[in-house]
Amino acid sequence: MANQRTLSIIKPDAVAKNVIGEIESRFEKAGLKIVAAKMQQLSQAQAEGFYAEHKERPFFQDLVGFMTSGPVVVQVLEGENAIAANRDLMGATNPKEAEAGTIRADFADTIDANAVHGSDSPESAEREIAYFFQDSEICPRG
Ligand code: RTP
Ligand code: MG
Repeated sequence: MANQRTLSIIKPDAVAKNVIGEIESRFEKAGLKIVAAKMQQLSQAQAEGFYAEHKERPFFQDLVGFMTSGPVVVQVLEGENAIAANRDLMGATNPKEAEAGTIRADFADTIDANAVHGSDSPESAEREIAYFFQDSEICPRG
C-alpha cells in the first residue's frame, strides 16, 4: 500500500484531559508523520459540515454540540497505509468495545466523547483534509 494521508482530530475531551502529546506520541511511534496541524475552536457550522454524512442520525446534534464544546487539534497524518493504521491506533468507536492499548480504550470515556477522529476511507480523507487545510498548509516530509 502506497504512502497515504488521513485527517485526524484530537477531540475536545482529549484536549481537556491534556493528553495531546500522549496521543501524538502514539502516531509518531507507529511511523505516522504529522504533516499539518492546528488547534481551533470549531463553529457550529464547521462541525455540522464536517459531519454532514451523519445529519439524519439521532446522535447528530449531540455530536455537533460535543465537537464545539472546546478546542480540537485538527491534523494530517502521512505514512504507509495511514488511513487504516490510524483507525487501528484509535480503536472502536465505542471505547467499551475498543481493544486494550488503543487510544480510545486508554483515553475515551463514552461513545460521544471518544478522544479522536480518523478518516474512514480514501474518499473521506480527501474530502476531510480539503475541508480543513489548503494545499499550502501541508508540509510533505519525505
Ligand atoms: P469518527 O468519525 O469520529 O472518527 O468516529 P467513527 O468513524 O468511529 O464513528 P462514526 O460512525 O463516523 O460516528 C461519528 C461519531 O459520532 C458519534 N456516534 N455516536 N450514539 C451513537 O450511537 C453514536 N454513534 C456514533 C461518535 O462520537 C463517533 O465518533
Ligand atoms: Mg467516522
